[in-house]
Amino acid sequence: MENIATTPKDEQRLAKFEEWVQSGEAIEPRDWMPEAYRKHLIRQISQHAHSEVIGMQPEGNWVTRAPSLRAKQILLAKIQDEGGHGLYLYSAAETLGITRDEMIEQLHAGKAKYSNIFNYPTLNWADIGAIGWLVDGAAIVNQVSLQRTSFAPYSRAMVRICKEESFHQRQGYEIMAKMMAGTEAQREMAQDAMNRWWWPSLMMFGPHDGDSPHSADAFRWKIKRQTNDELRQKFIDKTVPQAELIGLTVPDPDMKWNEEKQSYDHGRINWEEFYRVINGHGPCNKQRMDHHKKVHADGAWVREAAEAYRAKMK
Ligand code: FAQ
Repeated sequence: MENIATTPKDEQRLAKFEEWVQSGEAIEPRDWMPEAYRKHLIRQISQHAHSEVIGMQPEGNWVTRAPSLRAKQILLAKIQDEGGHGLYLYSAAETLGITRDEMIEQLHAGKAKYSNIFNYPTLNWADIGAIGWLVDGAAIVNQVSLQRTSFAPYSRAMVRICKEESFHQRQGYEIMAKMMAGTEAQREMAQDAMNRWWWPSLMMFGPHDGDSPHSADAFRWKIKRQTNDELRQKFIDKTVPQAELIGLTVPDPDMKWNEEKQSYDHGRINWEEFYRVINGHGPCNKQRMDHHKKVHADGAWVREAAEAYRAKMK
């Protein structure tokens, strides 16, 4: 951990800060906080915001090909929600003294990450079901835990976001259940989507606890309340019975119920793939970033117009 207390006054403030956090109290933007806590949160919240916004791309790919008007309306509403989540999260990060422009520059320069999961392609309609059910399902497990994170604006954003994510998860499961009750070809599409999205969804929770460099600080400051592995296990235990209920097979031959632990054992996660993807070499990283840069540049006139309007109203 970074050495954060330099002067006796800093040490006093740090001790008070840590006592406050340990007692379960929330930190507001105007409260004193150690620089390392502020940086840790900017990293995590901005990456979370970028994930929400980049996550609109794989789903956007299916808006014009949704199989019914109802499906199209639901998908449009969901994508719009994800954009909104990005905005709450950028705003929460801005309270820590960084601007949205700076966060976007970091994303474009490859200095800020976004979730591994959005670097995979959406090849068929069942992928939209798999994203809602598995990806939003994984996101909810993580975000429910983050509702109790120590930084108040992040915690408040999580409360609101979780309500919307529950609807996203259910609409995804509905797509999968419908397809599994459909024709042989539809069942094959659903299973194919399950096979491709299952493992990357498990990777969303981050590296195993012993390999997670940020976890020690995150726990010390109650940014994280549960470990990456605890949350991953929770997701698995919740999701495997849902898959079985509609006839989907989890693509893991080592997945089995452990009576003693009262949870599922699972096979090895391909961490080589995870690091390749989060370091920019997944199947769609280039496409996602090129698209984000292009639409950001295309939208420059909107930002200029908003700025001109603001100046005029002063
Ligand atoms: N992807 O030491 P740790 C959604 C990086 S929202 C990419 O364990 P930490 C909604 C990590 O940043 C999904 N990178 O890190 C939706 C660090 O690299 P760095 C997003 C990852 O922060 C649905 C390094 O590995 N949710 O899906 C990932 O303690 C559908 C070491 O890792 C959030 O962001 C990953 N999966 O724990 C939208 C939740 N995992 O920064 C559209 C908030 C790890 O040093 C459609 N974030 N890395 O360069 C968190 O809870 C945490 O940041 C973790 C990682 C748990 C993701």
